[in-house]
Amino acid sequence: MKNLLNNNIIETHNKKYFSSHKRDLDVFKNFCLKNKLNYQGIKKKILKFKIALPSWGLGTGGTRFGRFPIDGDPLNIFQKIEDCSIVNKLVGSTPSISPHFPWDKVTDYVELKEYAKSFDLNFDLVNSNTFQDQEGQKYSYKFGSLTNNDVKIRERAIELNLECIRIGKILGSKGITVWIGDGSNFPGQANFSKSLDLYLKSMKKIYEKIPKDWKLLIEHKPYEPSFYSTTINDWGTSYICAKELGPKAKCLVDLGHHLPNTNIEMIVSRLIFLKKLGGFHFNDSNYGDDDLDTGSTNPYKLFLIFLELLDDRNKKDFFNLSFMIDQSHNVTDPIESLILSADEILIAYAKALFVNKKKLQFFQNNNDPIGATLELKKAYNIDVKILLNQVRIEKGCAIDPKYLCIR
Ligand SMILES: [Mn+2]
Repeated sequence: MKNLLNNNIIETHNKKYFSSHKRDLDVFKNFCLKNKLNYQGIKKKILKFKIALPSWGLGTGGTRFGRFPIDGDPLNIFQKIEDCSIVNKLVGSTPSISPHFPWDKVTDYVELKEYAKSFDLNFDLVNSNTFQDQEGQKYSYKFGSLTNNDVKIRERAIELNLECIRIGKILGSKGITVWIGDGSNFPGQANFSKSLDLYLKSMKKIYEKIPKDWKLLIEHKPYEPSFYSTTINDWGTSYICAKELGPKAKCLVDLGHHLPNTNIEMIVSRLIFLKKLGGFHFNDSNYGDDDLDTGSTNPYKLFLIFLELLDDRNKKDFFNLSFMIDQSHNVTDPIESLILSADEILIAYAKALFVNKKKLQFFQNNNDPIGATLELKKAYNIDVKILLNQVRIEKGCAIDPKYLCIR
C-alpha cells in the first residue's frame, strides 16, 4: 500500500505517547470493570465504524463572499485521494471517499478506482451536482434542475444523475445521494405542487436505473441557494418522496440542513421508526448553516443524535447507514479539520455506546426526567479518549492524531 506520510511519523508519535497510554488504558479498563461497562464489546463496535470523506471537503471551502485557498490545495480528484489517504492513515476510521460529479470527472474511472485502491481507499456514495452550471453548459440550472419548467433542462439533470450511477458502478459505489438546490426566491415565482410533481417525475426516471444492491438517498435542506421556497425542504417532504419512489430510496439527514433549534435527533428517530433513514452527514451549525466542523460547537447534540442512531429499532441497519462528513473548511487546513472531525464523531459515538439503556428505560418508564437525563450525562462524561487511542493503535494509526495538529 502506498504511504504519503513522512517516514516514521506515526511510529515516532506513538513511541512518545505509548507508555502513558498503557497506564491510562489499565485505569480505563478497571473503571469499566468496576462500573460493569462492556469495554470489549464497545471497542469492537468502534473498530467497525466507518465514515466517508467528501471529495470536495479536501479543498479549502468558502462563502459567497470569498475563498482563501491555502498552499497545497488539491487540484483534482487524484490529489484529493492522496489527502484522504493521509487522514485515514492517521485516524483509521475514514477508508472511503464520496465523489461529486461533474467536479470529479476523469477520463478513466477504472484507473481512478485503482488509484484509490493503491492507498487502501474505496468509493462511497456518488453525488450529483445540478445546482451549478459548468463552463459551456448549454442548458442552465439557474431556475432549477430536476424541477425546471423546461423539459430539456430536466432531462439534462436526469442524465447527469444517470451518468453518476454509471460512474459509481465502475468505482464500486453502492449508492447515490441527490440534493438539489431547486426552489424560488420570490413569492409567486413557483407553483409548489407543480415543482414537487416535476421532482417526483424526474426522480422516478433516476430510480428506475438504480441497481438492485444500491440505495438512492434524498437529502433535504430548508433554504439556500433558494431563499423563499425549496422543493425538498424538510424531512417530511423527503420521506414522502422516498416512500413514493420505492424501497431503494431513503432519506439522508444532514446535521446542518434544518432551521435553527430543530430537534435533529428526533428527526433521526422518526426516520428510523419509518424505516427510511439511509444516511447522515456530519458537520456542526450555530445558526442555519451546514459549514462548521463536526463537534466544534455542540458536541452534546452529536451525542444525542448517536443515541437515536443506536436505537434498538435501528440495530440491524446501523452499520448499513451511510455516514459522511460534510462541512466547509473556510479558515482551516482541510486535512486537520477532517482529522479532528473524525475524532469528534467517534467520541460522540463511543459515549452513546456507554449509555445504560436499561437504566434509561427504567427512568423513562417511571417518569423520572432527572434520573433519565443524569443517566445520559453519566455516559457523556466518560472520558473515552483512551479507548479511541487504543482503537487507533490496533488499526496501526496514530495514538492521538490531534497532537499532530498542534504547532
Ligand atoms: Mn450534506
